[in-house]
Amino acid sequence: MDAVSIVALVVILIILLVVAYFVKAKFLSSVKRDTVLLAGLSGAGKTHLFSQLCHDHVPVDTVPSLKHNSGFASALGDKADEFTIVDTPGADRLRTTYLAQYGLRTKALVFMIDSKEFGDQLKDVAEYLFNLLSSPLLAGVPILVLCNKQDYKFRAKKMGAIQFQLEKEVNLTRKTRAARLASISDKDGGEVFIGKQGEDFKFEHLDNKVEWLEFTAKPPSGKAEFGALEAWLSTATK
Ligand SMILES: Nc1nc2c(ncn2[C@@H]2O[C@H](COP(=O)(O)OP(=O)(O)O)[C@@H](O)[C@H]2O)c(=O)[nH]1
Ligand SMILES: [Mg+2]
Repeated sequence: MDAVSIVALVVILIILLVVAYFVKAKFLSSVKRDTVLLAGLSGAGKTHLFSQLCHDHVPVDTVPSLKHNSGFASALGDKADEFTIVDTPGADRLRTTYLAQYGLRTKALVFMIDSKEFGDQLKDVAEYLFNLLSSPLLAGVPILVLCNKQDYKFRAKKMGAIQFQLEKEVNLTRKTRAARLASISDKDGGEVFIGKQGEDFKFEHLDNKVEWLEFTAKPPSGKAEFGALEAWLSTATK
């Protein structure tokens, strides 16, 4: 191959790369944020809530799902404001998959916690939440931390205590991650620093607006109280 052909080939290759870059950028910026993502450890009550929001019926006891469920729901019975809601499986190994699939589409995140088991699950809950908060795909997305299973009157942790403990634990996770990244001297581009540098972690330091709600997806009376949750969904999906 002569020099002219090689130069021509290189030029064509560069043009193709530039075109591919712009097409991808255009595609990414045109993805619409129209989805409410339901996340949290297995057993938190996500599928139970999902079925009620989507199908307006109380489901029979569910088994931990390996696949995500997706459906349409509307807040405050307003059909005009329907949004897609995705119930994600809690298993660790699937979390990156659905985050990659739905992250850019996420308009609002509902992070569900089993308030009764929270004491035992603190580390896992904090790590999962940390991963979501530090994902660039969810930058600025409003978050509702839904402290479920409040029907366990004496055993369920209240949202103030949950927030307090999570802030301490996320702070620790942030330190551990920072130390690990420094030790391998290879910044992982998939994570952004969360909170304020030099200060202990607080949810109020985030770009994401974080709100808290005590909730019971499966009350003894059968039908959950959706008022406060629907009001949040309605604002967050506007
Ligand atoms: N007591 C009580 N049980 C609940 C509540 N919400 C969900 N559950 C139960 O918790 C278990 C796990 O719920 P599920 O929706 O499958 O959790 P998921 O793994 O997050 O999808 C099921 O047996 C539900 O019936 C609640 O508010 N109170
Ligand atoms: Mg489930």
